[in-house]
Amino acid sequence: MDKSKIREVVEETVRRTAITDIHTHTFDPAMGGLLLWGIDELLTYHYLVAEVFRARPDMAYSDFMSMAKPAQADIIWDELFVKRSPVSEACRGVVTVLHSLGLDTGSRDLRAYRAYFSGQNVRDYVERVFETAGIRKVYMTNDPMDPAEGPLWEKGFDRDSRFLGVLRLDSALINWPEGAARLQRMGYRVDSSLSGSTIKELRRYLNEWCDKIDARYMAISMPPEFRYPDVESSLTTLMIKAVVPVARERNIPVAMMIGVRKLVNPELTLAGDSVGCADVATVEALARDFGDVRFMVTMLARENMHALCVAARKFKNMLPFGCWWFLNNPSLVREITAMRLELLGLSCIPQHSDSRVLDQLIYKWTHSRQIIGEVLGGKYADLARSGWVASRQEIERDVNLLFDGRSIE
Ligand code: HDL
Ligand code: ZN
Repeated sequence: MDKSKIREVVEETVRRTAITDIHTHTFDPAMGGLLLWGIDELLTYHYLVAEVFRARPDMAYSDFMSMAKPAQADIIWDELFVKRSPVSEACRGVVTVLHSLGLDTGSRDLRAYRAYFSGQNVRDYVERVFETAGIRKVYMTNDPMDPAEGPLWEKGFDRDSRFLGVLRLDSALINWPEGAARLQRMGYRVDSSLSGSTIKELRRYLNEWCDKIDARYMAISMPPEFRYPDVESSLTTLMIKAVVPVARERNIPVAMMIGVRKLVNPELTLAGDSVGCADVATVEALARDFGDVRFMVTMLARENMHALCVAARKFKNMLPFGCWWFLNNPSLVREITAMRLELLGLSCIPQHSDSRVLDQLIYKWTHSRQIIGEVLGGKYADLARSGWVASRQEIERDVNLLFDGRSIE
């Protein structure tokens, strides 16, 4: 390999390597309307909803929230794409999707874009998006307690093997004992205390639903205040007495997504969550005390990223993943990826898309591949300056380590 080409080869390899996307909010097309796709869903993604109110502070939250989605999309398009250039990451993403699908972004003709999407059928469109984005498979976020989702699993459906199940625990465990009432309604004999039978029945819920959805891991998003040990905390008690033991029995990871402050502005609904600095010592203590359980960890605060890398150096059962949510922006993906490669080598999962709308797989991975490729290419160029010139095979091997999801299988 000509060492002057090394960067180019790395970037090209990252650009074309098939991705296993380990955290998304997409759904198997057999799950019907749960799978969001198309221009009006892209434009009304909660990231853009938050941004449109910055362009229109005169607009009452409730007025906008009560509109039909196409009307909301019209306002977002007009305010963030026509009256202003779509420079934010979420706005730019819509442009990347349209361009990648071969639509003329120069026309800025929302009507034409709508006509294109209305001509698509979901099954073919899933193939088109997976092909364009270079996706091998995606991990879903499945909540049996969601009234729109639970009944689909009870009824059963022919699964698309590319959409893997993940049992999401927030509805059951966060703000306990709210989850107790939901569990009771599902036939689990729990009570609001954390008695032995409650723990036993919660484990039954976890096992029965991990079986039903073939969950590859269990996931939960947690507030920055989450602590372990913490004998006062219901969440901590439920995690260590129910979730961790079931993860161990099933040999599946627990994914903790820490640092979200829910609904700081309730009027923004899904767009109303904010960020807080979490406690890295807590995940170190969990990894230490439960050394035979694998913890996937991501945090929402930029300030936590370096300490999380250091923590992962201390515990082989801790796997940092992704540039989550408010961190999934070019400047921060660049910084975080460099930090992880320098501290963890190839032993991390550099990115997940968090796609909530199917088509977002295209832009979230196009943007991330570009940055991760540049940062990774720099590392191979550094090595080449010292005479260590990686071969194409070595580069392909390494890039697959980062993107094929084997580290959580
Ligand atoms: O909790 C999560 O999984 C987060 O990703 C939230 O769903 C958040 O609203 C989101 O979509 N972030 O990208
Ligand atoms: Zn998510």
